[in-house]
Amino acid sequence: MAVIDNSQLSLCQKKFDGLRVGYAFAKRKSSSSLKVKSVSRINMALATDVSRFEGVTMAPPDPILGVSEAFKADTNDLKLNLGVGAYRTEDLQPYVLNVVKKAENMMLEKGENKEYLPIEGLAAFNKATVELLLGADNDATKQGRVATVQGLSGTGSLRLAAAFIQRYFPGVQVLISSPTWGNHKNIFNDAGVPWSEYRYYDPKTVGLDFEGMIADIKAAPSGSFVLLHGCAHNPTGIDPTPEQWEKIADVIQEKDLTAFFDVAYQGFASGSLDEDASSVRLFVARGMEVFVAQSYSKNLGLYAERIGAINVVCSSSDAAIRVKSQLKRLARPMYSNPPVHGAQIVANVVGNPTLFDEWKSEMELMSGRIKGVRQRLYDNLSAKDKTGKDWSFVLRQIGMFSFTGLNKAQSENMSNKWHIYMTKDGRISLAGLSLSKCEYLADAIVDSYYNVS
Ligand code: KET
Repeated sequence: MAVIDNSQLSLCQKKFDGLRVGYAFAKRKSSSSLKVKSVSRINMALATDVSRFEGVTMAPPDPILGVSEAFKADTNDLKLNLGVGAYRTEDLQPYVLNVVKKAENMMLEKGENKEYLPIEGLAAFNKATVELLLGADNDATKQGRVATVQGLSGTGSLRLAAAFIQRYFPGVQVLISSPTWGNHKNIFNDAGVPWSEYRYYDPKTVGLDFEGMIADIKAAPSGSFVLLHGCAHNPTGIDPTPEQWEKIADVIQEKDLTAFFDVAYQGFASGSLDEDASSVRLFVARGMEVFVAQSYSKNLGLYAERIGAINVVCSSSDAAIRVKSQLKRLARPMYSNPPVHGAQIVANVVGNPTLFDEWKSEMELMSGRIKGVRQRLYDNLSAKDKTGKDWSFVLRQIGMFSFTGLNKAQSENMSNKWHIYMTKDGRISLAGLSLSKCEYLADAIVDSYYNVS
């Protein structure tokens, strides 16, 4: 066993600039195979056993991504991960879209380089993403009224906009639906943006509490931002009807509020990219200024590429130029500039008519598979549940998720007893379910619903 003494310690203290570094060195050595001889030095060395990070408490697992960690740790063969919203094939394997592979081949053939992107991202991506969102030939785009900055997927784009709100509208609140995607509150909290909730989900009808939603938005202080899920509301799977969207726009316009859309599922709700963007397009067609965060995690299956965008539709091109300059200014010290790979994939898929059409077919395939398991789950639930309970809300919900109505204890029973992993708010991701597992899932839901209070 190696031994260090006073002279070595003082040597290392000389070598390093400052006492702290010297002690840290001694601690590292002593904690491996070295022993400290001198009593006085031992005291100093022991003092370093108290970590500088004693005050750092353990963070709770993430309510969504933490579920995947728990799933991985389970060794039971029956286990099923319905936590995170990530598309799986019928064999429950991750899916890389064919159009993505084709786009990547095109990129390889072109010999794309790895130079830094500009702070605002890849120009071809920014052009494609705004077109996809607002449609080709949209007036706002043609008039240069949209400030688009490539973001680190949906989350990073929301976070950048939150930082912008904090800087230019300090103290102004964002209204968030109750419930909402688990990360929204974290994003605004960390950005220092105050938020409050508006009613959205009605547990009695397992539908939209439209009256409550409108009343709460009406009551918001003028100037507030209203966060809206563009389509496929997460976690409820309940979207306003087109008529209800009109009313929401009326109230936001009348009360001088600003809509902030989170569009993470374009193409996944209905299978149509255009239909799923209709809420945003309605607001823009009215000439309203809006924020829109986009994500390509789900619709192009680019989860790990972190590709998305923040768009700010302004009432003048002059405002858009200034807003964009400030978004860039916020992005630069945060992450400098965004990654190129996902941006090139999107630009190639959206910018190439053949790949674009193929993408639409693949998206229909994905959303079709989800609709298929939704139907099968409903059939199984109805068959298993002998009480006659109406489970048809499962069919009315859209997108990747079903909001089952299971409470925390019941959701825990799903994982503890049935090895089915889901978020504690009762949400299940149907994108992680196969037809062959629907019966097992229905058994688990019926058991948890009736046998756990
Ligand atoms: N908005 C919503 C509504 C959303 O559901 C997600 C992801 C995101 C934004 C952000 O996704 P990104 O990959 O940053 O573009 N939701 C799933 C994954 C997650 O929680 O991160 C989920 O709800 O399972």
